[in-house]
Amino acid sequence: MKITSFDHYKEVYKHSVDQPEDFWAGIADSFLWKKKWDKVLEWNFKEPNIKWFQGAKLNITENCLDRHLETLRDKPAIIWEPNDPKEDHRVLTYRQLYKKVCQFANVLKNNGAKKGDRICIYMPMVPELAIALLACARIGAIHSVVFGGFSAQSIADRILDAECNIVITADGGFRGNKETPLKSIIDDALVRCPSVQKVIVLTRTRTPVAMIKGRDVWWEDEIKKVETQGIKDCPAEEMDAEDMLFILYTSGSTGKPKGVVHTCGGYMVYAGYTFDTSFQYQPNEVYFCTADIGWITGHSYIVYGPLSQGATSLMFEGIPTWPDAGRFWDIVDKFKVNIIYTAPTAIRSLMSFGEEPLNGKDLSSLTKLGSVGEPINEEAWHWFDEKIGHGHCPIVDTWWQTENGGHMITPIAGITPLKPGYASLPLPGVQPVLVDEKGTIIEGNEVSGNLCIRFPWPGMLRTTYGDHERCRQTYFATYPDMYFTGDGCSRDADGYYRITGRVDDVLNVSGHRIGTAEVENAINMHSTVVESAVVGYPHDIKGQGVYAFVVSPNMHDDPELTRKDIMMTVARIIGAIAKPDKIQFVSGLPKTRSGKIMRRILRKIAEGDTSNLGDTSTLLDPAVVEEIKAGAL
Ligand code: 6R9
Repeated sequence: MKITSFDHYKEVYKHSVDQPEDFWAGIADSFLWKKKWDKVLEWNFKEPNIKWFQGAKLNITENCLDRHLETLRDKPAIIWEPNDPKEDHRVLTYRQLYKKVCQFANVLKNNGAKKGDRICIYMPMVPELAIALLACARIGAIHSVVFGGFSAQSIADRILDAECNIVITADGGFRGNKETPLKSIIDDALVRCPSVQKVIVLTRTRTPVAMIKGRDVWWEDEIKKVETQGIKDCPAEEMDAEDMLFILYTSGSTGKPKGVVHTCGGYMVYAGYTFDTSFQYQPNEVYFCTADIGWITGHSYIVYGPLSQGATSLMFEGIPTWPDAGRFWDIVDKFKVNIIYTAPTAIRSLMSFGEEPLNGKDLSSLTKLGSVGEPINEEAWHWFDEKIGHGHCPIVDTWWQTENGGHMITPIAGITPLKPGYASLPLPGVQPVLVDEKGTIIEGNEVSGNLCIRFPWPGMLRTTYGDHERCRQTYFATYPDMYFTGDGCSRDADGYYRITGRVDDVLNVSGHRIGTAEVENAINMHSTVVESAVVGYPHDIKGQGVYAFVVSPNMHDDPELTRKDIMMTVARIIGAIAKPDKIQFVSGLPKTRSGKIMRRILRKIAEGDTSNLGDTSTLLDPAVVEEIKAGAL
């Protein structure tokens, strides 16, 4: 299955395009199925209707756990490094992880969970988070993980949308010098969520929490019950390849976040295959993905991808800059990490501390580096290459999305010749195309356009939860018979792809997707705000920052205080991650005669480029633009 040379990649790629079904059947053969498929693929992008490995039966946890028990039972599956370097780290071997997943799966069953239930998970980055995901999958319940940085309001929206009946959380979580009261935030969310019958609470910070009789139970007590019941194993529920595995909410250009749905068979094959291929994982390598499991990167490349391949996955609870900016390198040194997979925003942030945090850290174990989440600028690429990889570690710049399930366009470590800033070439099985505004495919090289994918791959989303039409509209309606990514992209003379960023109203702030409409809605909730417009602007560390133009004619307090109130409002409605970096109060927004906000102009002003604002002849009131220009932050 391993790709051995660049020529070999080209051969495999050609086969994957000429005979996709044959190619994917070959890949899928290396996984464990309870029953093999009757048909590899059935699809149309019109409805859309996408089915991979129809008729097959499986459970992804048997691939991640059971099948390794014979050969890898004592190999570390998860190494966990706590937030506080003074606290002991933990190691869970495949055997131990298997046992813990079975135990917690039985806890879920004891608390009424069944196949098909939706279970919301809101937890810190501790091994029990991975255990919770796998336990859900074990019994066929659909997990919906919500990142710890989201507010009660956002959690409630997600719980209601998916009609979750169980929530798994912790008393609190540690990140850097902060403690987040997770259970208390859940309590606020649940005021609006009558569907939730049970809340299972893990002890982490042991901060005081409300425990409601009949609803809230402690994780540890429930485990003890299972132990006294003498139950050791938990048979893996037999799932259809196209049964749902999980829902993960992500932001788009309109409305509330949508629940991207991934299914059991295709996702398993895709997460496993791409992990193995992109990183060229070798047995006994220690692999460290710095993402949070609350995002797709954590789902696919901390939990399912690595574990399905019997890898050792290192999980870190904290942040790169605490207690100091050498933390990642301490971890690499401590555990002799071979592969580190991180985000450009983290690299840029660590770069800004200079080389001092690298002093005395032994990084010689590193053999491969990875980047994900946003375009990586050349300066960050070279720093990563030279200071961290010491010039001898390939950097895989992996382009993909929540909706994709796994890597799409990426170098293969040690195989694909690299170019800084280029996600390079598609993985086998992935058929990218660039299209112009009309949807015509742009052939040839040295071109740019909107990035689409013209053929299905096993890890792609199947629907958006509870609203299939929204899925069709968002991804399959812009260009007929193609999946539209929302990204702009160029292809150079060598056929290498370079992602240039979103072409829709989605911002990428520190690698997190944030919809401008969502932030505007939150700002507009503030009592004195009449309307607002949010755009992105280049930010040295975050990649993009959030710039809000706000109309608030009747401010009671001084603007500084109102600014803070608006920040607080956004933190309440969405979460701290969506707080604007800049708020400019304006008397009106630039609009066309038909009432449309001219974002193009606002973007230019936010970028500090006011010399050429383009065509302003359709503006209703040109004076507004002059005022905004004069007051730009
Ligand atoms: C995995 C993940 C997806 C959006 C995507 C694109 C941007 C991700 C990138 C990249 C350039 C890369 N993006 N990886 N842009 N180079 N290597 O991040 O998923 O949170 O859904 O974000 O992130 O704009 O459309 P998600």
